[in-house]
Amino acid sequence: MTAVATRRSVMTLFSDPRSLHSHRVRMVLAEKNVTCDIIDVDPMNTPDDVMDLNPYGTVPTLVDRDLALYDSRIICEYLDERFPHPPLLPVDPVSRASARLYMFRVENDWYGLVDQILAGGKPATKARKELREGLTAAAPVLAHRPFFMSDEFSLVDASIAPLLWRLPMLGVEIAGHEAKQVNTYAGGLFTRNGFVASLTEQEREMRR
Ligand SMILES: N[C@@H](CCC(=O)N[C@@H](CS)C(=O)NCC(=O)O)C(=O)O
Repeated sequence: MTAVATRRSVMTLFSDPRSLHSHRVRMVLAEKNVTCDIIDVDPMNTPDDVMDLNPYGTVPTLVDRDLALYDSRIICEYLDERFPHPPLLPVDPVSRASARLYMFRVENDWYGLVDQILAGGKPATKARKELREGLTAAAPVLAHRPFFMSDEFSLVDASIAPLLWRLPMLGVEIAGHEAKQVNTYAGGLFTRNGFVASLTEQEREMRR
């Protein structure tokens, strides 16, 4: 994917086509219909451009004119403010802070486990079990409303969707009634135009 949709912009996103951190940013770009040059990066072989722009050398890294941003959550929040329509965070400070807290928890509790699973070895087995248990415990909350604790799609959902998309590839299988709850929530996200547009070829392969 080289660009997402139609709005004029000079932004560039350095993106790992396989990673959920980059995927959440691509989903926000697609949901907002923002044009952005997307440059695929192999994080094991980071290009000099990214090393010059970002002291951590990580992707995603977003460049918007003179601004270089890294860390997927900071990039997503910037995009939500730079392109306010549709808003992907609630307006009132309490709900807004809650949404940010949910994103923090998704990253702290779940993204770290995904990294451990992908790293392989013995810790991967424990991480797989922890992720399965965490998602099973969260299943009733995921299914409670159309989106995470909300009737509107938000940055929280854009953070969870890339993770749920990767569950088969990660070998994480949820059982019983909770599986149905997670699948109902996930189905509502995976069929969104923004989600479909956000997928790279490598990500489409993950569920083929
Ligand atoms: N907290 C960062 C994590 C990003 C991250 O870990 N990126 C990996 C690829 S998935 C990376 O760039 N690794 C290469 C490196 O750290 O040098 C974010 O959310 O953007």
